[in-house]
This record gives sequence, C-alpha cells and structure tokens, in this order.
Amino acid sequence: MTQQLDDVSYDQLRQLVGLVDYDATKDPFPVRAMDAVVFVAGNATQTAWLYQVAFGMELVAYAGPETGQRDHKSFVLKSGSARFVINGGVRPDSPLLDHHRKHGDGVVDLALEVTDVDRCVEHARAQGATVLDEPYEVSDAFGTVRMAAIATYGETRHTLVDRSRYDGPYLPGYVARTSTVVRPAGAPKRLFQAIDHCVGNVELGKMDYWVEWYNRVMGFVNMAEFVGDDIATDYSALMSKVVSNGNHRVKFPLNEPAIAKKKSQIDEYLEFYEGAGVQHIALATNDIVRTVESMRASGVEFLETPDSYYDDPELRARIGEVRVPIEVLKQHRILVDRDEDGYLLQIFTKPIGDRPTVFYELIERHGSLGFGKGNFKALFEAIEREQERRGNL
Ligand code: TYF
Ligand code: FE
Repeated sequence: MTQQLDDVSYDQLRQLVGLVDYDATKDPFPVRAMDAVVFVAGNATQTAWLYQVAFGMELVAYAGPETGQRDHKSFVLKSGSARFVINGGVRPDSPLLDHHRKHGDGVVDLALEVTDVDRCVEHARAQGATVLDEPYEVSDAFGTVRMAAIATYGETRHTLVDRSRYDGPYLPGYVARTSTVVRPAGAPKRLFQAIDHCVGNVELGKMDYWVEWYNRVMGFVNMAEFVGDDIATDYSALMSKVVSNGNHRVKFPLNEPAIAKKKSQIDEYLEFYEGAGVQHIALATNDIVRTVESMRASGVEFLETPDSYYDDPELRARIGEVRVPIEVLKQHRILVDRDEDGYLLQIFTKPIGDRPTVFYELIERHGSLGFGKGNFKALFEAIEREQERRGNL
C-alpha cells in the first residue's frame, strides 16, 4: 500500500520538480527529500477530510486517543511522494492548542528525510543552529526511526528523519488507516505527485539572514531566481530569494516585506500569523488542467487572473508553444512562464484557512527550473486585489 503510493520514479521526479545533478559526497548536510509537511489545524479531523476530498490525498496512517495518543489527533495523508501530517489538539491543555491560538492553521514542521541524522545535527550545531531535539530513536514492530529537530524561522522547525530502517505506515505509534472517501468516477488517480517548494515569510530585513542561515547550517545553495528591490517597489511589495538542497529536490523560497506604495502582502501574513512562518506550499502536478478542474469542482478557490493577461500579445509571443492551448489556460486562469530552460504552468489558491496566511500553488514544469518570475506582476496584483477585499491594504 505505502509502496504503491510512493511509486513516483526518479525520472518522473526530475521532470516534476526540476532535479539537477550534484556531487552529494561534498554535502555537509545531505537531504534526500521532504519527509513531511506537518500542520496544526483547529480541526484536524475535518482538515484531513478536506485534503482527501478536495486535494485527492490518501489517508495512510493515524494516531490519536484510540491508539494511545491522548493529547492530539494526527492524520497522515499522501499523494505520490508528498506527505502531509495534520495535527489537532484533543485535550484542552494540549500545547498544540496554544500554537493554534497564536498562529491559526499553519505549518509547524518542514520535516526532512536525511541519511545521517547525527552528522546533520553536529554540522547544524557547529554552525550555530538551535537544536530543539537531540538525536533519538523510536521503534515498533516495523523497525526503528532516528530523528532530531532544529529550529528555523518563527516557531517553525525542521525535524530530521532517517527512516532507512523502518517500513511502517509513518512513524512508530501510528497505525495504518485508509480513506473511506470514494473518488468521483473518472477522477485522476492523484491530483499531484510531489512537493515542489515550501515558501517562508520572514520579518522585514531578515531574508538575507535566513538565506545565509540555510547556506551555512544546511549547505543549501542559492538559486538564480529572486525578486530584488527593483521589482519590489514597483508592484510586488516583497523581496524573495530561493535556497535549495544540492539536487533541487527541496526548494525553500524566502520572502520579506518590501516598503512599497502599498502595505505588503507579507506584512499582512506576518500580522495574522503573528510572526514568520510558511506562506505557501507548491504542489507538482503532471496535469495542471485536470487538477484545477477537479479541485475547483470540490470548492477550492483560486486567484482570478484578468483576461488582459491572456490577451496580451507580448505574453503570447514570449511563451510560444505550450502543451495546452492558451484558451484553455485562460478558461482555468492558469499562468504560464518561459525561461531559457523551458516553461512552467502555475496557479495559486486563495488562503485555505480563516486567516489570510497559508495558501497553495499548483505547478507543472516543462524544463523550467524557475518559479514563474514572468508572472510576478500579474500574480502580485491578483493577491493585492484579494488583500483589498479583506480590508488589509
Ligand atoms: O514561490 C515563488 O517564488 C512563486 C512566486 O507571495 C511567489 O510562487 C512569491 C511570493 C508570493 C507568491 C508567489
Ligand atoms: Fe511558489
């Protein structure tokens, strides 16, 4: 079961998330992949249901009062190589509820699968990182997992997981559980196959600190794409740089607010999340049109891109031939960008919770290793229209 859900091949991943070759032997902090995106939700039971119904994810494991974990419920969902864990407090004194009171629904942990937990922790410590959990092991009948945790921006953490000696459904203490949701007839097997990138919003003036932190502590490299103050002051009200692990499987863009004409969308996030945290998760799909159709049909709302975006002759000339006719992209409000390596299709949801904080991106890559720089203007204008409707601009 778990095996079958993992069956996204390396070649598929290369295309989906834009992998590059690199020499892992020189890596001080070798990261294999995202292990999981771990969320706290005000109602994990219903949030897990949403991810099954609207995001087409498979429920694979569970821990909660029925399995001896009395403090909180924890639902584990998969889609291809992507794993989400949704936690929610059960007991009124659960520490998760304190986190939720402050931040609302959000990401508490960008867990990373590593080959050598101890080596990573020692390197991180030597580089000045805060070690939240020293290396430890948990075991059950399926084997042993070695883990540790380090602190990153805000109250977000990176749990480091070595699951090479484990073949259970998630972690010791979790029981296998399957979805009771029946997918609509003719629905795609999955709506997305992998996590492409996870974006962090940090406070004004802190972007370069965190870029340097990822360079130093985790050996992450800077990717070419960035939003500098030239673009920022004109229309985006944010600055952005991207760090990634050696082969680009794990990519972390980092945004900070820019002082522009209008209140930054990043300031809005920082206000409502009460500090730095994860802003959006980009999900890699090999058929963005079907994924968007399917998600819309279950009620997911996406940002509206104006007709003028598609009717712009400059855009049409720049993007050339893409897999989908431009009329179809227009119908679904999917954005397209091309660079020297290829092109990508992308679309953004509105915030998925009550606060204007966390949202999703869907991305279909065709050679491009970028993040849709050519779309930043149209995208940020669409975000600002939403900000205005919320009264936060
Ligand atoms: O991850 C990225 O860089 C793109 C662009 O608030 C982006 O998805 C950057 C900032 C933002 C929304 C999208
Ligand atoms: Fe993105």
